[in-house]
Amino acid sequence: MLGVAGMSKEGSSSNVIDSYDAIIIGAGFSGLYMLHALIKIGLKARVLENADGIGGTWYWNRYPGARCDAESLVYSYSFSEEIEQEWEWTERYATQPEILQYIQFVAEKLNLNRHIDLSTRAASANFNEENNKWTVVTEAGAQLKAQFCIMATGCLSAPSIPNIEGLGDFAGDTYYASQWPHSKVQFEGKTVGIIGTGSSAIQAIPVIAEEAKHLTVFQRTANFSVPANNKILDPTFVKLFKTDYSKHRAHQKEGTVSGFGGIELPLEEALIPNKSAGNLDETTVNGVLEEYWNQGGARFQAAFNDVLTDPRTNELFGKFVKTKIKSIVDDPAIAELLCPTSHPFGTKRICVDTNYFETFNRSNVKLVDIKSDPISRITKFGLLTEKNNYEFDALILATGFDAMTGALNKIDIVGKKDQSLSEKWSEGPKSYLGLSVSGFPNLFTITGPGSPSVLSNMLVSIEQHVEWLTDLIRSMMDQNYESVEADCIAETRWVKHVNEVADATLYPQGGSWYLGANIPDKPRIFMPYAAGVGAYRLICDEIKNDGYRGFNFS
Ligand code: NA7
Repeated sequence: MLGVAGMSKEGSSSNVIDSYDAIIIGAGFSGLYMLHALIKIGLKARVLENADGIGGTWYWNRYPGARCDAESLVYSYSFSEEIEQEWEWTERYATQPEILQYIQFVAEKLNLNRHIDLSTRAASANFNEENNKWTVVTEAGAQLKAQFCIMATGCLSAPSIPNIEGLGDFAGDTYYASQWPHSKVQFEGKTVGIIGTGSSAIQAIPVIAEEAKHLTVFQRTANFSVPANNKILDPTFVKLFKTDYSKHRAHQKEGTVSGFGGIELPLEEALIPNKSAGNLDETTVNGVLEEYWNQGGARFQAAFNDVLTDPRTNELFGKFVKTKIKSIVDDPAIAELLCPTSHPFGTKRICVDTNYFETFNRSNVKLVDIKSDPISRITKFGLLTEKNNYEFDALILATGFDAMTGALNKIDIVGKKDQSLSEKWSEGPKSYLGLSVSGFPNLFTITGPGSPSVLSNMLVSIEQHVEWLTDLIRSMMDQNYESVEADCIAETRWVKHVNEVADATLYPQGGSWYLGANIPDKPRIFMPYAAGVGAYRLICDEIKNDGYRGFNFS
């Protein structure tokens, strides 16, 4: 039975257990909205957050140049018209500090902070089959009991620290992009080395290069990046956009694959579905790509809808971007190194940059190809490759994340029959809809593996999951159900479907973190659901309307 609001305690005074209806782990965008939604239906919920502030990914990723690669007007909550209208974004792509301010504004406005325990890491979560409740134990030893346990742990929140020999030997300052200091790091007059050329590094490199005396970039894999064309938002445009906000939001949620939609376009144009490059000749394709390139941003990928299914279209995208790189970078040898060769366009998450390729025309920036000359070890003064020695004052690692499953596996989650989630997922994540795992009743994963999550506008996917889950929980309350669990057969079918959808695309050729390919020994399974947010929402709604088909209640 679901509890009623008001703190309840169980056990003796020396071993007090706080009881809730729901425990939510993580206070980022998903945890905060889940909290708000559950409070609204009368549940007593508590959020546990490892950091000493709210914000999740936007709390941690404070490296120079950190900003969202999705446009601020749509990378924001849509559930409250009041918040939507009241908050003013200043730039097309919001900076990390502005997004964090927005999250804090929302939490204040909805009075959420009093339900959140900061600096509290959930160490384990155990399901008790006798009473259908979860017990979450924190690192400090506190115990919390709840009917529902909701993992809002984020998809890119477990940093991947590479196992490079001598990492601890460096005598200068070492920084991790994903755990950047809260005070400004001064690079003026310093020589700096950076390992990694993914999204984080591509945002940080141009900013650091402007400040540092010298910057050496260690690149293992060249990445596709498109210009952001960031700008200060025009208040007249924003006002107009806000009058049509609900129509834009509906289009993103229902009519798109990725949950974005064309923001700069008049609504009628944004609603026109994009077309396949099919049999269009290269000149025509390039003309369209040029238009999208000039508009800027990840929407470039949406120029043609067969970019990830038709090898020819994909090839044309890749060729177009490589031609751009060669036209921007002065030194042909450097330009060649910056051109991706190891993966089809878009099969690794596309980067969105401001002056990234231009930065390699600066005299204080050097690109080192560590594919042909691999890193041997970190030394006291810098880094040794097989053929060269590099020295610098500061070292930055922008080496990515153990995506989608990393943060979940850090918590010892044990379901029915003493089975742990990490055991169950030892050959890759298995989940029904990316929301619920068979053998783990009343446990939910927001934007978990098997849902569109990282292939989409995260805010669109987060809101859809939170709202769907809230409906499920409310329906359980109405019918006095204590437990819900994904059916094993429904889960197996869903996993098969997720794989089939991915296999019909070029994604599996990417060697990306979508596949777990960046983490040694991680099973190579394409984790997100690639059919798009519109299609996924329809499936979830059908399942709900069919009495939550594929879920077992008791
Ligand atoms: P990414 O995109 O995973 O990039 C990590 C980068 O670090 C990438 O260039 C890697 O090269 C490189 N890397 C990782 N390990 C090593 C080692 N051992 N040696 C050399 N280079 C290494 O992470 P980001 O943080 O940049 O971006 C993650 C997402 O955050 C991004 O997609 C946005 O959605 C926001 P590799 O490609 O593996 O050769």
